Amino acid sequence: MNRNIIIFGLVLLSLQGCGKKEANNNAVSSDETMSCASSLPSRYATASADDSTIISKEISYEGMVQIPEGEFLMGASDDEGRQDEYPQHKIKLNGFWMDATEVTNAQFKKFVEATGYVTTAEIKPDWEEIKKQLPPNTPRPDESVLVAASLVFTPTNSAVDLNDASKWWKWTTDASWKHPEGPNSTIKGRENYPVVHVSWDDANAYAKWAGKRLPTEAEWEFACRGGLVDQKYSWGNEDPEKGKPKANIWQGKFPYLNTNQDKFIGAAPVKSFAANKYGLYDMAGNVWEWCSDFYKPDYYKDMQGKLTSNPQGPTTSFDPMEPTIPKRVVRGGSFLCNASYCKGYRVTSKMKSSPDTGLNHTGFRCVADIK
Ligand SMILES: [Ca+2]
Ligand SMILES: [Ca+2]
Repeated sequence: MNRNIIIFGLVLLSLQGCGKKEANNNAVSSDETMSCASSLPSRYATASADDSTIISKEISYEGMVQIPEGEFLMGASDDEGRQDEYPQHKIKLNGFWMDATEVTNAQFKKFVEATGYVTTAEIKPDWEEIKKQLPPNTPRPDESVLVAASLVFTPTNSAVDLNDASKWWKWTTDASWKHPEGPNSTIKGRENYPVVHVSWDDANAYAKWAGKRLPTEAEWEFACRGGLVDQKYSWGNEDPEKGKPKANIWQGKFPYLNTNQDKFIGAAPVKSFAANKYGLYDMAGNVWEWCSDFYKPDYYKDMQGKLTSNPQGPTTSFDPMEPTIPKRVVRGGSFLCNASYCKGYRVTSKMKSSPDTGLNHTGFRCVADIK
């Protein structure tokens, strides 16, 4: 299977800007239009990176913790959730292993060295493939855009319209997991930071090699709650702005003023903040984490009033904001989350992204079945 991956976020935003805004107003409530769940740029998948030659190695449980089997109420019970967090419904899960931390640059480097894997962001887009998914007669973008690149957060100088993510996401040539802020940046000295700019396909390729898999969304939420019942965050109910810093998020005014109370403007080394009760670090904040599930905003309604065991997510994807683009769920929020804009670090909060999208605030961790 030879797969190429193409990235096309900001180009698409600029082409569809007006239509997208109209769709926002019609499809979702005003609080959703102001959230990071609705305004992340997306990319067009036309093919994907090649993972067909990857051979799984024997799994190592080093750095993983065991999550016990159990039942819990999934979804939001408070009034802060977006529509896709309701209704709360009962889930039963088998026990599983989970990486205690987000996958780090050092771990991802071992994978690339062992397999020669080339990530999505490192592959030049192919216009012939991209245009098949665009409206007819979409003009070919400038050659300067059709290059291997990824989306890098760039703070603005002053307040901007929070519905327009193109104001702070910059299509950056040669940005990739090895060069998180672009070609002049490096991961040297950042071995213990979460790997970023990984697409869902990249995350799955890594998981395959490691003998693991991505968590289902239900597994992720159960693990994030850490055995706490009906609490808003992985540490309890105290808002992150109170007391000592609990997670790497954004303090100040997004996206132009970061007061840096938690000491990390961008990503932080994993384990910089306290673990939850299951021994998991950075489930809230630092970088968003890919789950295996497709995204569908009303999926929880299917499970209302019954007990569902080990749900694998909806069988198809649907994002009313971008109906033609399949989306996967990401969880936990990132160093860009701020209460005024996106409380992605709440235990029930979710975002969705196309599987070929990598950003410099998105990574992942893996799970494994207990045998
Ligand atoms: Ca921070
Ligand atoms: Ca995280």
